[in-house]
Amino acid sequence: MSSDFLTRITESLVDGDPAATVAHTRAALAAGVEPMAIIDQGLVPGMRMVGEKFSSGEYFLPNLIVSASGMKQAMQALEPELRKRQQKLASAGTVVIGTVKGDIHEIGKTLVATMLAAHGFDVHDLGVDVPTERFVAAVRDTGATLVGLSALLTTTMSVQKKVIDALEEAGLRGRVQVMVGGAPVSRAWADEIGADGYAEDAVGAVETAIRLAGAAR
Ligand code: B12
Repeated sequence: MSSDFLTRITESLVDGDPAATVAHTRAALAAGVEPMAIIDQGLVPGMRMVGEKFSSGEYFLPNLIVSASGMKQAMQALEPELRKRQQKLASAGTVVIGTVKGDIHEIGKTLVATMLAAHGFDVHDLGVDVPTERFVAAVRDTGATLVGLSALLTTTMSVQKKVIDALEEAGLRGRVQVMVGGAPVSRAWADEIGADGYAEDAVGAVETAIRLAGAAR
């Protein structure tokens, strides 16, 4: 039964019908489907399919924009439920997160930020296209012990390294753990640029954050 809801969510996202995506999301919640299942098995597979259709030339930029809006609105509908399930973990800490300069992809970053908040982290989401100096200032101002850097373009991955270098130059690298992510990012890339952690998805990001927050103590 819950798989019917999830299929409808995926299909409406791929069809580019944000109102339907939100309606199906609300219906699934009302029927008792867990918010995490809605994200993992409904929304994320839909965005993946949209990405594949864009890559193959079947979809164009306007399709991406409409589907992204559907995903964003559905996440907003889920947010109160995710918060209700919030677990205050002993290892939770302060995180600064954003999508690096030159890159406006926000869905994955926001998903990671939402999941971290739902697991008891105090999250400062700087948004997208974030200048390197803003990451540095936010780490300094918030006393964060963890920074999350998202990059979705092969051309902006290198900016993750720039942020790490800037944290080093500001004398903050010793007190802050850096985790990186985004579709083109890999563990090998994370190692190459001297990041402390990498995760492929939002669930992995939470696990990594908990591990790194423990290491930062
Ligand atoms: C939606 C989308 C857009 C939307 C974004 C809307 C928004 N509000 O975010 C719009 C239409 C604006 C857009 C614009 C562009 N896009 Co675009 N976009 C996508 C698409 C289809 C999906 C991305 C997405 O939201 N995925 C769903 C989320 C849930 O997944 P995710 O982002 O990967 O995040 C997960 C993980 O990566 C990880 N993660 C993410 N961040 C972080 C951070 C940390 C710290 C951690 C630990 C983990 C982590 O966890 C997340 C949750 O599971 C991808 C295709 C793809 N395969 O990725 C292309 C894609 C990324 N875009 C692409 C391109 C080329 C562009 C444009 C340049 C297009 C253009 N010609 O203008 C512009 C770039 C503008 C810019 N300067 O940034 C290319 C990039 C190619 C490349 N090799 O660099 C892709 C791969 C499409 C393609 N196959 O060509 N895009």
